[in-house]
Amino acid sequence: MKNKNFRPAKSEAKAVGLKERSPHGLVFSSESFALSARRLQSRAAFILLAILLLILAGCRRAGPDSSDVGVEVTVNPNPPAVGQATVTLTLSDAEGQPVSGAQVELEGNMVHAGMAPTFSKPAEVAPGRYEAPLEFNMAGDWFILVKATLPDGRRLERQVDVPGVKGE
Ligand SMILES: [Cu+2]
Repeated sequence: MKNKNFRPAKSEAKAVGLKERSPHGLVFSSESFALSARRLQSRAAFILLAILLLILAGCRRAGPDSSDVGVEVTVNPNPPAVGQATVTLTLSDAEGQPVSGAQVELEGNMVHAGMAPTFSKPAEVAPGRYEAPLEFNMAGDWFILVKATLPDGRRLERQVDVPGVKGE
């Protein structure tokens, strides 16, 4: 009581000013926090939109149907065995003509989970005929994923089962 009365009016005003300033500062900083949160949110929305557009673009790129293209796959040795095999594939169009100049990729994988797939990039050895070595490093049921970009830009993907790869 005694102390309060003793305090000069000037310093009391100063104290009030300080009190007012500090909550204002808090309001300001929470405002800028809300702003940056909003900016982050719009940035996240932008990234999401970009991803969505990429997915849509990817779908559109995969859109043109390539089911009219015939893919014939042979694996040597036949029956397949553990070790290096030679995969030969023949691509032919709807008229049965060889499809030359395709970019082909092979992925060998097993039907059970937890295997590291093996990859190979076939070379065109004759018009429409592509060949590559592929490693079967375990006995069991395999499949080969054939992925190709055709000369007209269309994408092609086929799965060929290679069951019962024999052990050594
Ligand atoms: Cu395996």
